[in-house]
Amino acid sequence: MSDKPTKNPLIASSDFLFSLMLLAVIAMVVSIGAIGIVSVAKNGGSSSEAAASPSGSTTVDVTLTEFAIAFSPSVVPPGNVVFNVHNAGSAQHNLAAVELNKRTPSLDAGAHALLDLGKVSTDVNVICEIPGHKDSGMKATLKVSADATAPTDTVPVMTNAQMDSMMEAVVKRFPEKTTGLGGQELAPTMTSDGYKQFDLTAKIVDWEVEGGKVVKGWAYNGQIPGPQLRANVGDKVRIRLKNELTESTSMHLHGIRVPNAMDGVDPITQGVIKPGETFDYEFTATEPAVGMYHSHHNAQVQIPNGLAGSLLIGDWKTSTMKAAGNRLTDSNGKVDQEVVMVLNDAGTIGLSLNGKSFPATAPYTMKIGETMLVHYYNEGLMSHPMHMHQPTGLVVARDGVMLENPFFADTISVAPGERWSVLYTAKDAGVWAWHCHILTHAETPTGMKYMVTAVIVS
Ligand SMILES: [Cu+2]
Repeated sequence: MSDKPTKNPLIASSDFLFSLMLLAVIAMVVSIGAIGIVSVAKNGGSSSEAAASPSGSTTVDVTLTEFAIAFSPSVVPPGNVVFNVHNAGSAQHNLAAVELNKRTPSLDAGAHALLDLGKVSTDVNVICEIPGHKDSGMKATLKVSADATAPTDTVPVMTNAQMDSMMEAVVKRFPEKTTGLGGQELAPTMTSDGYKQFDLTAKIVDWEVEGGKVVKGWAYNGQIPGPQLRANVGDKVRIRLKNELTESTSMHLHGIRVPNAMDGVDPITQGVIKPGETFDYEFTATEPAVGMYHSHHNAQVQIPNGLAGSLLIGDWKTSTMKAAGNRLTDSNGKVDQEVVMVLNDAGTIGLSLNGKSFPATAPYTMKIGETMLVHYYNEGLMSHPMHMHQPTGLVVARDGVMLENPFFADTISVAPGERWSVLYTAKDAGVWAWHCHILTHAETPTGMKYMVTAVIVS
């Protein structure tokens, strides 16, 4: 779409803009709370940095996701090993060292467990025993080598200067260039039977969430979030979905009035769309919508992994400005850009804005007097209070229905499945941070991360 966020506006910018950015960052850190003394994760560094432990016992952090098992450290010396297992995925997993007959119970998303392996002297093979997960990639081998030095039991602590410099380094990477851009507008094909047809293919792709962090993303047309679809009231719409995933799928049109047979809920309103099969979703757009399209099959895995996108019906730029009435006193009277911001917090993509994690998130640019219409979409598993430092937002619609009494808010909580439409008019120049206000969704000891971006007002 023509009014998509400008890519890399800071690249061509002056040092002046960058100093504004830093000022904004400082303001943000101050406003979202002081950061105390923080230690880096135990055993987080490479094993070669660490000193031998007198006890000979090594704790290995094991992270489970769809569908991978990661160790830290990945090489340990012979001796006693304890796995500190964290299920960071969105599905149930367990961890089993089958040859040693040691296993955790099934762990829910977010759960932790300790697994004491006892003494090990050779490599340890582990898998997830949930059916299908091992073959999807959840198998790994912990190297046991006498050359490895055991991690120290002392927790390394960053100096204040180290913390400051790491935080500054992250901000300097923003906006980081990554491969893949989600939510690009997809032009429909006009068919001879009078439909606006959108062709979507669901497929697992390599997706770069932030620089160098490439995960298995479940994408529509190779994009996370999926392409943006637009239609007018009165249009006949066809979404032709081809399944090239490794498992069945279906697609729900969330917040859009459709005939029951098009509701996308297998096995109730249709059969599953098996791998290799195609299904046509057809309906006439009878009313405006800030709609979602997303998987409705194994959805707690498929959606957080990427299978979600936006379908906007109607002219929201005009209707929201009309709903605002005369309340946007500093506005030039029109919506200058319309932005869809898809929030996610789970699966292979994790905490992200439009499929990217800071510093790879896209910044937005505005001129004083301009208004940006933002449609927040929550496709994740938890609520996110989205906070823009400036300007204050006028909340005009919820779930595609105009509010009778629009209200101003600088922090707007977006629960899973909700869409909130907010008008922001730029009043003051500067680089204004824009982030989720659950602090662990925006900050780490080594700098800002995840659900953070910026609005650059000039
Ligand atoms: Cu959040």
